[in-house]
Amino acid sequence: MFDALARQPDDPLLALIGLYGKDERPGKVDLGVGVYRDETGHTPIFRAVKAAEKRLLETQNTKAYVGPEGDPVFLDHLWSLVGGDTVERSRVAGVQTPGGSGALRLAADLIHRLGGRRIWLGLPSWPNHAAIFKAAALETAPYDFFDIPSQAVLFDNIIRALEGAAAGDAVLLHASCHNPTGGALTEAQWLEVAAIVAQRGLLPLVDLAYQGFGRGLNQDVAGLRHLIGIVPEALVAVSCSKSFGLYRERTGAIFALTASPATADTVRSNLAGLARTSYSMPPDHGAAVVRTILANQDLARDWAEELEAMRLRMIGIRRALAEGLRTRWQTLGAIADQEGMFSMLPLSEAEVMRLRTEHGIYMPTSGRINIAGLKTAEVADVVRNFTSL
Ligand code: PLP
Ligand code: TYF
Repeated sequence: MFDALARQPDDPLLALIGLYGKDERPGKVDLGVGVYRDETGHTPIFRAVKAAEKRLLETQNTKAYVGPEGDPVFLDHLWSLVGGDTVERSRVAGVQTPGGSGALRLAADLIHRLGGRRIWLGLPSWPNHAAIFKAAALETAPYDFFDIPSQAVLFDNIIRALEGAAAGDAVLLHASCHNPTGGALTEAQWLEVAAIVAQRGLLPLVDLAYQGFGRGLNQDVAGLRHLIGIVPEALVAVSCSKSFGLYRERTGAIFALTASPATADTVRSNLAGLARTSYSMPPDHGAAVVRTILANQDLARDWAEELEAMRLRMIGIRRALAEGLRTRWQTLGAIADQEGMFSMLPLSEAEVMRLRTEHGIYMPTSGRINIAGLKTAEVADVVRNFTSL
């Protein structure tokens, strides 16, 4: 029976981890998969995470099931971090998920269940967006979000797409730190997008995977908060993978803003039902860590400080890289103003492969680079290799 299956392509981002690992050259550079790295190339465990884990180890007294909705205390704290007090908590249904990916899948399944057929997606985007929507039997309506040669967010295209959308269509928005371009909307552009989404009766699905990695913990959700303040309904998929460094613990949540507490309850039961027929219940550990941190002022402060240091390191790398690359590509000066972990270089697939084979610099063939994969001391060399292409 299994003969009927065709070999599936590997996730190109995850496949890079293996290829990079096998390369034995000492000066190799990994600009591939989106995990934060420090100046030594290490992906650290936050101090506050370690402290929370110690507390959990000492105090946790059961491993009994948590239930398909996950831990309500975790959900309350996480929603405060994301939504602040923009909307009444009782209108928001939350379900803990295995990472932001789990949240996006539940969101897509929910949209499908309520009769939504189409979701608008600005390209390029994280490749799993389109894949997840397809798996949930949603039709993706693509439009061009970003122009790589000019490094410009194509705001007119966004507006045209939203104005072409039908009432009831869903629209995927990156809250901030756009993956893969780093291209950000200005505050004024967020206001405009939110107004059209509200006016046309579209359902926004906001993907928040990098809170604190761009302009700051609150600034990274300013557009999102404005949006949920003016639309009656919205979905927000939250990942704790980057912001808490919990990648493999698979920690996240899907939140649905609804019109009333009664509807919130119905939506919650649907999300929980969707979880039940898939993975049943989310893993506990990462969410327990996040809850422990956010419930404790000292841990929360320490976590935010460490996150801020990471953000500042990425900004420093961005500036140095932009300064170097603009000598060859003037438009790449924009890398300094972009936000989050990623930027897209105007490289051909052949150039990406040359960098890999000749210099041990790893990135996906799209030309996306993980800014956090660079150490300050490496920037000059990497710039030289890029500009000599
Ligand atoms: N959304 C975006 C834009 C991402 O880059 C990622 C990847 O990390 C996710 C969602 C989901 O991440 P995870 O499932 O690891 O929490
Ligand atoms: O875009 C990235 O590199 C991160 C990590 O299937 C990631 O979002 C990449 C691929 C994937 C899951 C996570």
